[in-house]
Amino acid sequence: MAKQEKTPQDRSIDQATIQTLEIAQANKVMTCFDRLDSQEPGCKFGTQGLCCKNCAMGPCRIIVGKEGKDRGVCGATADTISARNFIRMIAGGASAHSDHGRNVAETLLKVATSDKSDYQIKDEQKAIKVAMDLGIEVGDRDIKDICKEIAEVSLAQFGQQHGELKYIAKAPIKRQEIWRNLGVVPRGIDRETVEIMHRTHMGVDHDPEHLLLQGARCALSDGWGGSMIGTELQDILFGTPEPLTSQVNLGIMKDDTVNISVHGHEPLLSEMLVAASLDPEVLAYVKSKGATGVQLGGICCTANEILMRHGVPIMGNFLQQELALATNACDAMIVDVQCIFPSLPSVAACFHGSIFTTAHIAKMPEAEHIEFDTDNALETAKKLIMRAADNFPKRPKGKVNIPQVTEEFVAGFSHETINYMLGGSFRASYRPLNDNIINGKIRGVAGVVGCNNPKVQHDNVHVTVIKELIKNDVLVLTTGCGAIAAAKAGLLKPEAAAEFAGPGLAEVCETVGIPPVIHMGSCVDNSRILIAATAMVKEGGLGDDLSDLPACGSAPEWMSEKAISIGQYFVSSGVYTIFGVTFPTLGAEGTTKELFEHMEEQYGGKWDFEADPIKHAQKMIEHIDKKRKALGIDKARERVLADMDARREIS
Ligand code: SF4
Ligand code: MSK
Repeated sequence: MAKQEKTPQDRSIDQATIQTLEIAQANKVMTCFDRLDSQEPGCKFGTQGLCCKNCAMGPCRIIVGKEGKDRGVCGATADTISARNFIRMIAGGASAHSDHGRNVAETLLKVATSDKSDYQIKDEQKAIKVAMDLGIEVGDRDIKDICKEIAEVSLAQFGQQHGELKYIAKAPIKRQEIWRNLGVVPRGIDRETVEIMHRTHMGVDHDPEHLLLQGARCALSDGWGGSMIGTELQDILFGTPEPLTSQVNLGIMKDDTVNISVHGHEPLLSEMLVAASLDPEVLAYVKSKGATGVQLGGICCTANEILMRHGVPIMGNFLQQELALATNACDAMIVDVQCIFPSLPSVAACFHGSIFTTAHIAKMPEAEHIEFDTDNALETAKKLIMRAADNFPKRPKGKVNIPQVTEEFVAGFSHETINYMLGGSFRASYRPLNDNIINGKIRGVAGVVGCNNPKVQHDNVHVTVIKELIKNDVLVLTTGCGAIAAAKAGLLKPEAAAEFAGPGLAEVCETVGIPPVIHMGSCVDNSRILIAATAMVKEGGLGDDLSDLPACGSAPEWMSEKAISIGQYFVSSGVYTIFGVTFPTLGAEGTTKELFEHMEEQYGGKWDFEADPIKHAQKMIEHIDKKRKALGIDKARERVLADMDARREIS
């Protein structure tokens, strides 16, 4: 029987995505969804982590249990190969986040040492706080002087050879001891990645447990190193986010504005694009082309960065990047690094709009490269917007299809603002959150983060998992493309509490005026979740380590190596972390047991996998209940539920 074609409705739950996918199909333009079909069935060896191509005696594909086929040419087993592959993914992900952090630190150094930079130090309070975290003397020093030292100390963390990364000291004391006992405290950010590449070279480290320890060390150098540097120093340069409202989805594009999609990750460029979009010279040029103004809209994590600090609307998440072009209304897509499909120029060629690459490390053969240089940031940003404006009059008449789909939402929650919102500006504190967890109104806290993956229905897994969690009184913190999925589904509005949250969570959200799902930023901002969780531990009443908290993490539609690095730093920090879609070691029983069982003995947190969204959420809730019981606060929640029953009886 012929295989049934998937409809756009099978591909996504998002109406804007469905509509634009129909347009792409009508124009016979291939998108990632079609290319996935043409790749299927995926390679069984690769999917299960059983393929090695680390040397030219291979590639070797392992068939577990089949004599003669159960080892690579060198003798490597399934467990060795899958553990090597797994930690190489961590190295890839950690490198991406950490390079991002390095670029921010380099920019801060330039700003602190020059009077000519287009950037400024926007949050001096944050700079002082970061200086104190890094052991830098503040006194009555000039803020630029302090920032210069912050940048230098941060940059030194990348090349440090011995000792411990400075941000490790921010973790709860007990957690630091666990890391020291296991020998996984990162020495230097770059060193841990290089050591993974060395250990996984042909003929070096063959012990899965030993390999995974280095994986943990490298992941910690991301979460408590490169990513944390990125987030903290971005707050100094661009401001610490505060709650704000915005709009999301392809419908944010307008017929009469130059629509520019900013796609990628690093806010150095996008911050300047925001400034350039308001520049009088640029606006005059835009008007000379017949447009009324500039509409910026972000895709992926760049979207989250400029959203969090400026309220710039979001055009879409990862799987919408090609579809933004299919509207014929996107005049330019300006990209930097990470999560950018190399297909974009060929899709753009079938529709309207130009693709501009800007990062010196990231080019595409058919895209125009306008290199972005922080020394000439505003000028480059202005040039890019004017090039986009040149395309405005060329939109194909009668073929512009902007889906009229948008949703409003609230974002901009940093660790600092959660602190203030819960405790008030004079007594900023996590006490009310901890108290509401202890009294059972909030059952626990879950970080639901990460990408989209066309192997599952776009956004559906994120939204179903999140709805199930909040229905069961679990407060959700979200970042990345998961946050965008939640925003599109209307879950990031305070009103969502009454509609979707359980009674305890709804009561807390309504009292404080927060949504049941809290948008905390981009993928590097997962480090904000680590800091928030640490603040909960330090506040008291919920144990003395991150692994004691009734908390867990999830990446239900993950696809990138960065997600594996994030997952591992959550696990190594003591957090139960569950992934959906697929898991890259499932063909190797020993390695999977290390990750799914032994890590719990080592770190108090462990990996898990469940593709079904409801079962996925239920596993998270089970873990939260296990932790509540261990803390002795499970009875409090039973009382809260009894109160509700009693209330229902009365009514
Ligand atoms: Fe095969 Fe071993 Fe070479 Fe990997 S390192 S490709 S398992 S021979
Ligand atoms: S952008 S890493 S698809 S979350 Fe951070 Fe989205 Fe995943 Fe890229």
